[in-house]
Amino acid sequence: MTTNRRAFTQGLAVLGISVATPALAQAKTVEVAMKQSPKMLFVPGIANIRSGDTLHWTNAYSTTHTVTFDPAMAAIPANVVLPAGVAPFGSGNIEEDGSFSHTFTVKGTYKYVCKYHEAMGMVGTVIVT
Ligand SMILES: [Cu+2]
Repeated sequence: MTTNRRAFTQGLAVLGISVATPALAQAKTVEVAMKQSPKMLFVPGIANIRSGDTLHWTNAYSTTHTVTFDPAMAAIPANVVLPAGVAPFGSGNIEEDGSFSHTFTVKGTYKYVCKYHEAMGMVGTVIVT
């Protein structure tokens, strides 16, 4: 008797068992904190994610921050980097207990700033593979 993978998988499905394949891996959400102490910064400063994943920034503090992927809004435009074809985007003001989410579907390296604290080093990188 021979059992091919398809028949085996279908058999599992009948039993209510799903078989995940790498290509169908679940997209995930990665948390980024916006800190004000001991200094203004994004944690983690570099986020490594897969295409389809979401970043979720949260501000637990009383200082207003932004998540700005728009070189026109940066003090130093080169502090913002977008892969070719990606339009600028951003959060606007994020107050205490506020948050912002973005799902990344274009692979590449992104750099962004908090427009209020860019000069203090509040910059971040997202690497989407
Ligand atoms: Cu800030």
